[in-house]
Amino acid sequence: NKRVRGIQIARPIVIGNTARAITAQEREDDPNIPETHTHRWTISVRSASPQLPDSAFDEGCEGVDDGSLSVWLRRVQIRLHDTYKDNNRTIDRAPFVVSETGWGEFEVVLRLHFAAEAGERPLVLHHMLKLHPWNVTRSIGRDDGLPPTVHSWQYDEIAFTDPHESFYTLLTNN
Ligand code: SLL
Repeated sequence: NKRVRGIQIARPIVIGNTARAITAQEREDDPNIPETHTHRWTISVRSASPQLPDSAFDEGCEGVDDGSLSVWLRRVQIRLHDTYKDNNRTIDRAPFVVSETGWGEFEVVLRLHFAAEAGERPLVLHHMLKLHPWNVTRSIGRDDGLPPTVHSWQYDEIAFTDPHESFYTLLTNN
C-alpha cells in the first residue's frame, strides 16, 4: 500500500457533551431512572464541518446526517467511569453518540478507529464529562420548559501524514 509522501490531510472534529438536570416529570414517566441520578447527558464525536446545523449539538442529535464523518471514521469506543454497567461502549456508525443518566463528572476515554484504508492505529482522546455549568461553559436556555442544557465541546483536527494512497483518495473524493 503506497503512501503519498509530503502530504498532510486533516479532518476537523468536535468532541464533547451536553447535559441537563432530570426533571420530576421525567422521573414520574420513567421509574427506571435511579434515584441517585441527577443528570441526563450525551457524549458525541461529530464532524466540525460548518454545514452541520446547530441541532447537531443538541441533546440526542437525532436526524443529523454526519455521513461525511463515517467515510474515514469507522468506529468509536467510549469508555465510561467504571461505576457504569458495561462501561466500554462501541459505536460502529454515525452518529457516534452515547446517552446516559448519572450523578457525577468523570474523564471519558474515546478511541477513534479509522477506515481500514488508513492503515493507522486507533487514536485515543479524552474528554471531561461536564454536568454542572460554570463561567466557561455556556448554559443555553430553551423554550420547551426543560432545564438549561450545559455544553462542553472541544475542537480538534485529526491529521494524517503521508497517507496511504487509497485513504487519500477516499478522503478527497468524499
Ligand atoms: C469520582 N468524579 O471520581 C467521580 C466519579 C462517577 C459518576 C463520578 C454512574 C452512576 C451509576 C455515575 O454517575 N458515575 O451508574 O449509578 O469519584
